[in-house]
Formats: sequence, structure tokens, C-alpha cells
Amino acid sequence: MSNETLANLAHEDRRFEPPKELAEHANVTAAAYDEADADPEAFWAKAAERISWDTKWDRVLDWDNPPFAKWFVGGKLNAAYNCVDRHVEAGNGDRVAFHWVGEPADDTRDITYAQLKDQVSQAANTLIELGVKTGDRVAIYMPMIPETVVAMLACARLGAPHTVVFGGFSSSALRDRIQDCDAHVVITSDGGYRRGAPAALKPAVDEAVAQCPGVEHVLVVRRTGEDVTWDDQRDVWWHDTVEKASTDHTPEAFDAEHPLYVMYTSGTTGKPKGILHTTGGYLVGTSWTHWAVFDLKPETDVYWTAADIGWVTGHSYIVYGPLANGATSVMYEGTPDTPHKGRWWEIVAKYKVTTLYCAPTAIRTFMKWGRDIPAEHDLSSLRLLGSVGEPINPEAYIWYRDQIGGGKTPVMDTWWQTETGMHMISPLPGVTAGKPGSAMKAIPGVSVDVVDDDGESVGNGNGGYLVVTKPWPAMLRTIWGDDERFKETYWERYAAKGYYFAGDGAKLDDDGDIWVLGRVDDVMNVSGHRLSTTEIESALVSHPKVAEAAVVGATDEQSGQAINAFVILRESALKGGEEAPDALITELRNHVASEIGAIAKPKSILVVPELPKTRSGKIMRRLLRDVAEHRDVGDVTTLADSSVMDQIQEGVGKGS
Ligand code: 6R9
Repeated sequence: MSNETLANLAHEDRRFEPPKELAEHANVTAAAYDEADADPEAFWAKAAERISWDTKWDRVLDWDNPPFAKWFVGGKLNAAYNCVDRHVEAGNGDRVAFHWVGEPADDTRDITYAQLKDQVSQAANTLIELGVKTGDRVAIYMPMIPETVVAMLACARLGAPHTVVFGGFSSSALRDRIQDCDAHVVITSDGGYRRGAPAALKPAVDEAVAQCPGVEHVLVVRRTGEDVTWDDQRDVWWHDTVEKASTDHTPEAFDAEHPLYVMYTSGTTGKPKGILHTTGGYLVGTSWTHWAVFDLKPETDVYWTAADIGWVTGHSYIVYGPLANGATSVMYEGTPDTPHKGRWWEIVAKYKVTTLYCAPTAIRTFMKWGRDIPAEHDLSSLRLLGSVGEPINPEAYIWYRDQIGGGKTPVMDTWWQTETGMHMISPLPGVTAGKPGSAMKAIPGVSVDVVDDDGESVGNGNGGYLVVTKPWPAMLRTIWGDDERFKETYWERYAAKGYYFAGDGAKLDDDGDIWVLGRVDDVMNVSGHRLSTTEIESALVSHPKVAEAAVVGATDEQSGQAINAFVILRESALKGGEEAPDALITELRNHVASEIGAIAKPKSILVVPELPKTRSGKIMRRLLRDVAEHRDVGDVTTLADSSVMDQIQEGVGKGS
């Protein structure tokens, strides 16, 4: 990364000190960093005391055979017991675990820990009836309904690793995942609600399972009541089985390294990687970070991760972290604009949400819709905000803090991955003076660095590759069924140093704080200058007329790569309904030039109505690159809305 590029991002000099009141009562203070630095294993051993163990471990970390880690060796525990039973035993059975909000207005359910315990036990008893044994994999393909959490915990209770396949994935994606982990049971529903209408799921399961001879049973929740095709031998209704099963089930304790779940994520090749997480270390890592980074006070906080459970953020921060901590959470089924664009804020006001965790792409969408919409609701209960999934540009950070957080809430920009399982880089709310756009430092107990091609630290003021230098409790243990690929993908590049290669570029500013620049494959090389797509996107979004921007490097004969930008204009810039005039495009190009330098001026800027995004909110730049390079667009099955690409290509046709 050129120093010129780095200097440009570092001109952000706003700082936000922790609110005094929060700092005074914060769960974690600055001392945690020193304590963890002095002895990381002792630090994690102490964090592990927050979890209930059936048998205590006798060794914190076994790193004798890297990169295959074992945490809390010899320890035995049950994840579902930790998430549910122990809270009931502690007298908190009446506490609400989830305020569940369905998409249709007034379709809500509050579920207490005691009710959750009964339901999880019933589902576990049903899975046993269906032949599920410890170690068997179970696929879950569900909408955002409470039964999804119940299903996951029932699997965990039996030691049957679940693989949750995001409900927006196609039947072929589901089939590939079922086959890869050889699941014999699939849990699904007739459908869910999306944008005001039922969206079917069962037909995709039928299609997938037709090619999975190993699947013996499909357990189906009735959610929408729409007609479904039924196979009497194979399919069973949840309400005929789970809801009639016994609420008695004694959880068995499993080894700390017993597989908890497999979560598929895309890699650089076509075949998705099944990331394996195990029980003890994962629960310790997710529960500690959820408590520390969000300063969770289980008695008074109402916590909301506005993400899908089919994504790792949902696993770690809707299910395992919050439940292990006995938190009260909101869980919402639908989209932010159904039935109106103020839905989220209505939910925050109704449940007095204190902590909201979402992705920058959502924040930029709200920016586009305008501040008047959240302003209509009482958001004063919010005391902490979180961001995850991609770099948050300073403008979105400030808007989030000011318009949603009333200018008083700290913003936790959490960097982590499916592979890391838990937060790795983040401010701490009672300690860190936040800088908009920086994820700041590794959390206590985690060691990261920014290194060059040889694995040497680049030092403050420079950019390079983000690595994790020591094992951490919630780390992935392997890629399901493919130890070789696990070693190759993450550990080979810095084998000499024993570092985990995250695949992200980052820079250290003069204070040593980390600015994550995005995937290294998103780094462009334009006429020999290395430029980050994020940096140019950030410059575009800092223009008052731009709501959201995506930048890709398209192959260019002259410059190696040329910068192609796709922008969504703010509603206010669109007033009058005229087509984006050339003058605006020129204005935007000049704006980027003045923010970063002439070298960063996009070669083309296309105004689009939407950007292609995955369900987890990541912009699929690969598809935009196809457009920029005049190719047929590739696979669009993982898009949240596949019609977006048609709209964009229509725009290209018009030559706007
Ligand atoms: C949790 C999650 C991981 C990739 C990661 C990075 C990007 C996530 C980020 C961030 C900058 C943050 N990413 N959080 N980039 N700042 N706060 O998103 O997992 O879906 O596996 O994605 O997301 O590029 O490598 P996953």
C-alpha cells in the first residue's frame, strides 16, 4: 500500500471518549489489556470461569500440533445447558430470552428462559426419535423464527453439530452443504415472511433432498400455513412431534473439543468451506466478547443483533454469546422497510433496545432514506451501537452515532470472521476513545499484527496484511473434511511465523490503531499505485449527494486496473426525479480527486438504484467487476435480491 494512500485515510482526527457513566460501570477496564498481555492463557482461563463446566479442564491450550488447536483440554460441558438450563437453575427462568418480532405487524412472541428450556428439551427428544445421535450432522434451513434457535440448541444439547444454511440460499447451495457434511436430518419450515409476503422454503428442501439419499427425515415448522408437498415417509411436522414431546431431557456433557457446528463460507475457489467450531473455546470466546464489547448488563439491557442467524454473526451474537450470558434479546424476522422504513426504530422504541448491532450497509441504507425517519421514534434507550461485516466509513459511523445514538452512544466497530468465531479487533466501550472508521485494537487476549509479505511487522503509519499471531479460543479448528485446505488457506502463507492469515488488508496509523481496508483481493493496482476500494468508496460517500458506493478495479489495458464506481444517490439528491446529469458525475470524480488525489479518480461512475449484496450485506464486487469488464454476470444465487443485477445492466445499456 502506498504511503500516500495511507496518509489519506489517516486524516480522520475526530475522537469519541467513552461516556463517563458507562466507563464508571463498565464490565471491562483498561487493566484487562495488561492482564491479558502478561499471560493470555491465564486470561482466557479466567474468562472460562464464566461458563459452567461439568468437568473442569486440565490444560488451557494445547498448541503442540499447530495449526490444530485444542482449548480447555479435558474439560466437559454442554453448550445448551450453558445457554438455557443454568439460567433457569439460577432463578432467572422468567427472564425473557427473546422478544421475537415477526414481519407481519403485531406478530410477536416473548420467550422466557424457562420456556426456551422446555422447547429445546422437546426438540432434543424429537431429534432422538428421528434417529439423531451424538456426532451426527443436522442441517437447518429456516427463516428468522424462534424455532431456529430452538433447533440449534437442541442439536447442541445432543452434541449433533448443526449446519445452518441461510434461508436465502438456493436449493443447490443447500444440497451441496447437506452432501458435504453428510446430514441425515434437515429442519426447515413451510416458509417465512419477506417484504410483506410469505416466501416458501420447503420446495427448495424437497428439491435439494431429492439429490441427498442420506437424508432420512425433514422436520417442518408451520410458519406461513401455505400448502406444501409432503412425503409421508420422510417429512414430519414440528407441531405433531416437538410440541407433543416431553419437556424432560438431561443434557450430557461433551468434550470441550466436541464439534458444535459447521458454517459454510465462500472461499476463493467455487467450493464453499465448512468452517468447524467446537464447544468449549467457542462458548468462552463468544460469551466473553459479548459481555465485554457490548458491556452487557443482563438484568437491564435489551440487546439486538439485526443480522440473520444463517450468518456467523447470528450464531455468535444472536444465539451462543447472548444466551450464554443470560441476555434479553430482540430477534426480528423481516426486512427494515416492511411495512415501512421506520420498522427498526419502531422496534427499538417499543422494546427499549439498549444495544444495537448491525452492518454498515444497513446504516448507509438508512442514511439514504434520510434522518427524518429515525427522528420520528424515541431512540433514547440506546446506549451502545455496534457495527460488523465490512469497514464502516467515517460518514456512516458519524451518522449512526448522531442520528441513531443521539450523539452519545459509543460505536463498536468489530472486526472478525466466520473463521475467528468471535470479535477480534474492536474498541472497548468503557475504555477506548473511538476513531470513526477504525476498528482500533485487538481485544484483550487476542494478538494481531499488520505484516508485509515476509511476515515482518510494518510498523505504525504503514499498511500490509492482517494476521493473528497467537491462537484464540473461538478459532476455527479445521475445514470440515479438509485439513489440507485448512492449512493451505490460513496457515501456509506465514508458516515460518505460525501466523493466521486473515485475507484482509489493514494499516496501522501513527497511534498503532488498526484500519481494516477490506479483503486483499479488493485492493486495486492502478498505474502502479495500490488503492483500496474502501478508500475510494469512503471518499464518494463523503459527498453530500451520495448514499452508498461500490468500487471495483476492472482490467484496463492502459493502467492495469481502472477504477469503476457504482453509486446510489441520496433521496434528497434525486428530488425532481431527473436522470443523473453528466455534471454530477464530473462533480463526483472531482470530489474523489480532491479527497484522495487525481490517481483515485474513477474512470467511470454509474448511478444505480441498488447494489448487489449478499444476505449478510456484503457488496458482491465480483458481479460489478463483470459489469465493468463487459462480461456476462456470473452466479447471482447468493444475492439477497437477484433482480438488482438486471436493473444495473439496464443502466449500463442506457449508457448513463
Ligand atoms: C463477522 C463477519 C469476514 C470478512 C472479514 C472482513 C470483513 C468483517 C469487519 C470487516 C472491516 C469490520 N469484515 N467485519 N471489515 N471492518 N468491522 O462478517 O464474518 O462473513 O466471515 O466476513 O468481513 O473482510 O475478512 P464473515
